[in-house]
Amino acid sequence: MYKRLTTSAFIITLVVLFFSCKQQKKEENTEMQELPNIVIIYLDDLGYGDVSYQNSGSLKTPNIDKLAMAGVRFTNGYATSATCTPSRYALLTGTYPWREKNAKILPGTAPLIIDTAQVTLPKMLRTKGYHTGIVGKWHLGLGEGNVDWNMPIHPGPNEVGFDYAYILAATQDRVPTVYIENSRVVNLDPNDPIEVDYKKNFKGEPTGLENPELLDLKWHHGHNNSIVNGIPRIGFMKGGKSALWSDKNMADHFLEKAKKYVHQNKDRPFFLYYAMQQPHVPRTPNPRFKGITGLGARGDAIAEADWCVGEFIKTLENEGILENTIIVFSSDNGPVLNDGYYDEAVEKNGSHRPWGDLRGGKYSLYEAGTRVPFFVYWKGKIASKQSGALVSQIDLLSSLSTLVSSDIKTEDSKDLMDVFLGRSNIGRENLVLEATSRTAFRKGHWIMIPPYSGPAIAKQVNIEIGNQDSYQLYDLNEDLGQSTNLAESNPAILEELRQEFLEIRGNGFDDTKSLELK
Ligand code: NG6
Ligand code: CA
Repeated sequence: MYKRLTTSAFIITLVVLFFSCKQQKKEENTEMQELPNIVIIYLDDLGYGDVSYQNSGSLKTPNIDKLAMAGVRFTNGYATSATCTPSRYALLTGTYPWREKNAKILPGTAPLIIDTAQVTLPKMLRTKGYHTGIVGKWHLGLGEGNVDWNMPIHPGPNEVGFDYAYILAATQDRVPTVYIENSRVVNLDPNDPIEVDYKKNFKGEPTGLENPELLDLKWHHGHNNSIVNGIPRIGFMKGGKSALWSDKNMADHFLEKAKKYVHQNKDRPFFLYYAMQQPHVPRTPNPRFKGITGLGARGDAIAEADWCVGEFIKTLENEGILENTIIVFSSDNGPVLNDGYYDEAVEKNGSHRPWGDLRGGKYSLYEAGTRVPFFVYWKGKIASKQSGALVSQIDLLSSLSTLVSSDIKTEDSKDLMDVFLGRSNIGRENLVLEATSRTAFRKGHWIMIPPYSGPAIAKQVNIEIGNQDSYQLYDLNEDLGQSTNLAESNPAILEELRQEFLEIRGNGFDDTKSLELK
């Protein structure tokens, strides 16, 4: 009797165990399935007014507009910086770039500037089971210095959280002009090794400076070193013929890789950082887009980027995962017309306003340097809304961490997930902005720019970069275009911002010394 009882108890226990295990597995699976895919579409030098949902000029971006109008659009959305490397550093690490002395525009030979022990957005997502990928522009350095481009290149994106990487090392205008898949240069012939140098040319190799007859695109300033595909670049390079990229097919190529990544990872939660190269120089839209905007190569490159966004969304739709994918769209810094090549961006710009109603542009501490197109789209999950909340790309790490129920956060990155989903309007209280190693401070609707020496206008690019020899204070609610400096008439507000700014910058930072900075 006793034996029979224990046997039945044993069987019952087994059955209960079996079902509870099954239930647990099911819960784990649903949890996995419920984790949305995350995509960041990040453009290069796209200005606040370059998207037609924000600026009803002659340049049309219908695919971007369609997403933006169905999502949460930020009118006070910022990159941390007015140039690429620092903005990308902040996006991926959730740490202000002025805390890292090497977070400046990097040459193609720069070592990796993200510490491999540092928290990153993809690493955080990996702890929740995400597969992580980057396709496009990197510009955060590779290796540890003196990289041999013919060997596996470490550390790089794989060592800071990306399971898969298909990248260009620095910028489209910098050597090496090859793609790198994970750690290897794509299509490299070992009998034709690549050599790269940013200081001196390789004997007998033509340059933009010495061989203008070989150029299809003329340089205006800088950009007169090695010539690849008729385009003079920054830096010298030799060899690697079979690995050289095609500039005019670059957008198609990255799109193809992004689509393939989605296809291969559609059955598990994934994070894709789709870092498009447009409209950074050299602007090389595919011939399909040449002339379609009438605005020259820059407008055409933006039209091409817009088309890529449309194709990419179609892919998510066709794979049946659009509803389970949250998409963040933004740009690494503001716009510039002439960034070093004669490509008719200036001549054909007409009445288009890449900077919208903002002052300045790329490299500038004024608003157009860092305030960029920024929206979140999630089909069926968030409602269309325009939000004036103050948000920065640096906040994505801590915010997305909340979305996936992780508790990995960083100090500089604020958890604004409810703001990004359009459920709250309470954004950041303040934000430090950076442009070519200078910083400014926004608090509420005020912005304070400390005095800086150096020219007020960066001549070659023809952009007001924010240097003045006294403090500047603007009320962005009343004066979006920053035309009236209120520093003298509002000493109390100026002082309040200064004190808070100094506290955040820390380490004895002294803004009165910034006059000495160049
Ligand atoms: C500048 C380049 C500019 C661009 C920029 C980086 C010159 C004269 N100018 O040094 O063309 O490449 O670096 O842009 O070389 S960013 O968007 O990647 O920050
Ligand atoms: Ca850029």
